[in-house]
Amino acid sequence: MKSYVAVDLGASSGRVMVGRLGPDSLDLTEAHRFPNRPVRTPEGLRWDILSLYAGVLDGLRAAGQADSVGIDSWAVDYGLLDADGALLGNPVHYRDARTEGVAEKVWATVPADELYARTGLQYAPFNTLYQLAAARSSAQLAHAERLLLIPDLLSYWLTGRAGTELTNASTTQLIDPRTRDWSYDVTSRLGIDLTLFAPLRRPGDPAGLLRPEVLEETGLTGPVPVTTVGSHDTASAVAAVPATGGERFAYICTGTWSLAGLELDAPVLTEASRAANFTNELGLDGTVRYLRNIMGLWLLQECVRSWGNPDLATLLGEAADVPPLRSVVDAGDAAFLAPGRMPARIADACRDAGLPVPESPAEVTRCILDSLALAHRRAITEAQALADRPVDVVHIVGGGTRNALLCQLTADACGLPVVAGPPEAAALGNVLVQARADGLVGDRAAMRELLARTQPLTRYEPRGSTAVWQAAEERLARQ
Ligand code: ADP
Ligand code: LRH
Repeated sequence: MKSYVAVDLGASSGRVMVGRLGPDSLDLTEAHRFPNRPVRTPEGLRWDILSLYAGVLDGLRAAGQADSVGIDSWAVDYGLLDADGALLGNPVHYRDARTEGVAEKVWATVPADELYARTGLQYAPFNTLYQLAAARSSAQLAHAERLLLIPDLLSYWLTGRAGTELTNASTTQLIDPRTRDWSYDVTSRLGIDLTLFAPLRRPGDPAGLLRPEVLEETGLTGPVPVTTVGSHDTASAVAAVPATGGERFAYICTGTWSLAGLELDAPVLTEASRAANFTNELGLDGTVRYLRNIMGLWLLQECVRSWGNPDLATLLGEAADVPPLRSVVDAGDAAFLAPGRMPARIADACRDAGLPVPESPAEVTRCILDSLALAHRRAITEAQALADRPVDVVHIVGGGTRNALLCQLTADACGLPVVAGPPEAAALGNVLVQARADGLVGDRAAMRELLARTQPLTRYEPRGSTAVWQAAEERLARQ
């Protein structure tokens, strides 16, 4: 049986998972999990990339055996390398404040509607395009010879070979989703130097071999190839949505973020889609991830952190007993992007809207989960209308599938059945693309059939009428 090792770095934790495939089995085990703790330095919020790399090496050692390795992580962020290939500083965190006010300056050169028509990307202050504009006059960028997105940087450190993986590149806002190549028009008008980027790679492409020093340090027996996977964690997670033949499905990837939308064959670049801030990122096999970013369980993570990390299961149990929909906030609001003071910010939003202010941790938690379910409902309803693609079922994947209350509330709010699982979808998508490159699984549909047959899934039927959710949605829209 072959072992495929998936390195999956989320914004809250990194994990190294081992996937083993048999003729009709798919088994995923965790070799190593480590926290991903950003650090606030005098320059701003930074990723601790060396500790993440150390976690990857520890994980490869713990895996013990690897027929191939694949790497995925959160999107948009990057490291800069100098002419010697040395990293110039710690990668900047996408929640850092450096992009405040930058978009307006970019739009003075390429108006927002033109940017959308060419790149299909939602407006988010952290898109790499805005990060590069914010860094325009920095010494680091002036000295940089190479820009590597986070998974590409780790892949480079493991193999010595540089590339730019396409699904993750599509989150930079420098890619045209129609040609699936760089948007030369946008980059030239904004003066972005494309020679910074290594050549594009696609999921399934070989990405080099683990360096001899890496083999020595991890105890793995070489040669061990690194295989390009959907290196954007959301691309890997959507590839692992266990939808079976002909199912008309929407998906929600729930973790630090909730990414809610549809898998399409072509981008939706209409003005209505731009106004609704839907994004067209690239997925496996030329598919388009048409979705909206929702703040996700970040809201809860930040509250739990400020409450001194109480037991999550107890908190969720108490939240289930709080009356529903007393107060909701707009879980799509970028005002919640930055870290810190989350319970107070949620209370402020409720107060400003004239809603009861949630006081206890259980009440705040209920407010967050109701708000997420409502945002899931809105995104899935609007995606269907904007793409003209009705759905019958919602698949939830990622860490949020472990939150039964959130899954049930999402089913209730959408008025659709929810199929929850697998929780480690990104790692599974990563493993399956490696296995496919090795000839062990067939096409995307076969990957999904295998997941549906082998992974434990939980089904939630919608309860009650969606009228209360509709009313809450209208109330929120009026605020
Ligand atoms: P990311 O990949 O963005 O780091 P994950 O997919 O690992 O995120 O999801 C992390 C989230 O999943 C946590 O913030 C938490 O809210 C939720 N979660 C994880 N385990 C549990 C659990 N046992 N019960 C309820 N929720 C959980
Ligand atoms: C989720 C994710 C998401 C991006 C965000 C920056 O981990 O990759 O798809 O929008 O991080």
